[in-house]
Amino acid sequence: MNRDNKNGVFYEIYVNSFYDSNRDGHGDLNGITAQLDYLNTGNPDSQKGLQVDGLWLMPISPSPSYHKYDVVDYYNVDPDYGTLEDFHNLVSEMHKRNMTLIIDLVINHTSIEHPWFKEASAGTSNRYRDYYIWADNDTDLNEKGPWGQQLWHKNPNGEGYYYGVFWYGMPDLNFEKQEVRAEVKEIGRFWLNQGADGFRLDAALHIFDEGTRKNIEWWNEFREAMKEINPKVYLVGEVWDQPEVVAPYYQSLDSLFNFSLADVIVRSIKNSYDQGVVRTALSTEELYLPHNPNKIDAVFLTNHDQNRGMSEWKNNADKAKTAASILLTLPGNPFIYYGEEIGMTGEKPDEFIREPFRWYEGEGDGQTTWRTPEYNTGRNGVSVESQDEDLDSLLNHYRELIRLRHKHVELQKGDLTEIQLNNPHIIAYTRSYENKSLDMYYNISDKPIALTVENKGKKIFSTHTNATLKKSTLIVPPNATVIIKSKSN
Ligand SMILES: [Ca+2]
Ligand SMILES: [Ca+2]
Repeated sequence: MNRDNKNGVFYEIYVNSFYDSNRDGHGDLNGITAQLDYLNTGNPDSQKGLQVDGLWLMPISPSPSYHKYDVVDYYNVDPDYGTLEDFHNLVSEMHKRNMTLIIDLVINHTSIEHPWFKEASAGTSNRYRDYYIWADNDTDLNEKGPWGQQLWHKNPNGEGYYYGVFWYGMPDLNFEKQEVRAEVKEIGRFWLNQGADGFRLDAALHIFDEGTRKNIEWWNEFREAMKEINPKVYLVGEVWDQPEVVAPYYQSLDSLFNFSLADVIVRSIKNSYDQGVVRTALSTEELYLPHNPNKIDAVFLTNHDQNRGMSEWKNNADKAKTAASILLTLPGNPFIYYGEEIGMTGEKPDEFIREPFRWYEGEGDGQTTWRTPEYNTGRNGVSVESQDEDLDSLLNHYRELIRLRHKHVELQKGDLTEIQLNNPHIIAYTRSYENKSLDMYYNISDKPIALTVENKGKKIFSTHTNATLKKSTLIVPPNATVIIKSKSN
């Protein structure tokens, strides 16, 4: 197969909230398969479909929690989501459309209900005991973690205290133990053999909490094992920390989510004031590249752990369009969080940022109902139904920008350079590749701005019809995107 499975636009799905194929209220794998035309029609000339190149599915394995980040069986699909056969079917339909599938791999910890932990917690001589991390006489049981949380938890089933960096319900696995490393590699091989193209590696930073070097050694070991199954396996890590901490992980992984850049984009648009979008993209690139010449930045606006962008931008659809334009014209792989493309809202706690995707203004086939929405209640224009045919909608803006990215190689592979305008209300940059280049101008303020542009060319895209380029004067309307193709190419 000749698929370039590492490059493209990705779409993150919380399966429970996406599309319900069997009317039990829960989204499921068959629902995604049924709605592939919404995501990618498989026909590059089609006007329909978002045309995303890949999907990231949040955890699909059996779990007692609604979010499923605490797994009880790594070798299966949660019954709410379907079966392994449904997974094979999804993979096969996606591959027919040249789409890449990565799934969340949650192996820093298991569920407290995982059979390994049940055994481990039952007795100190159990063979699974040191699959987990137990306090010894020198352990400070009151030690607090990076965000002030309790790290050691009393064993509910027997003796001792165990380590759980996130929550008592998620005991950390002990990666000092060779059997654990072997089991986790087996889990990875299993899912690649089921057809997954790679993984989003949850909590990649926390495998060993005492230092980066051991984490990188582990991820190198994992990557080499995965490459034996699929040399093109795509590995994207979640290292939610400062760029200096993220950088060395590129020695092991293809992509890492650029949390710093996401934060700067969302805040710049929120405050109508550039907080250094291009500067952050360039400085992180400079930090990351020496660790991996083939690294692919994973850029995004928000994910399932953050307030939805549309809530940050107070329902301003023009601001949401600007954010989308920036996301989809930066270097790297853009990751869209499901619902972002229709302007779904939601603020923490987490349940509110993972609400049912809105297909319709009201009810309809496939609409998930596992949770009654507080934010995305329908009948307010935030649905596929209301935006599908509206050419000015946020949804169609996403569709258009993804097509633009596919059409222009400079947006996929081009170098990034800032266009210096000394105006904090404008974000402007060039993407250039070989002899092609595009100039992007975003007015993030509420007033029109007139700019003198040097390398004037042809306006190929704008969100507003009153954006004009005459001689060397470019008028960018409030909260608008303008893209200019340089005359030289
Ligand atoms: Ca269902
Ligand atoms: Ca850990």
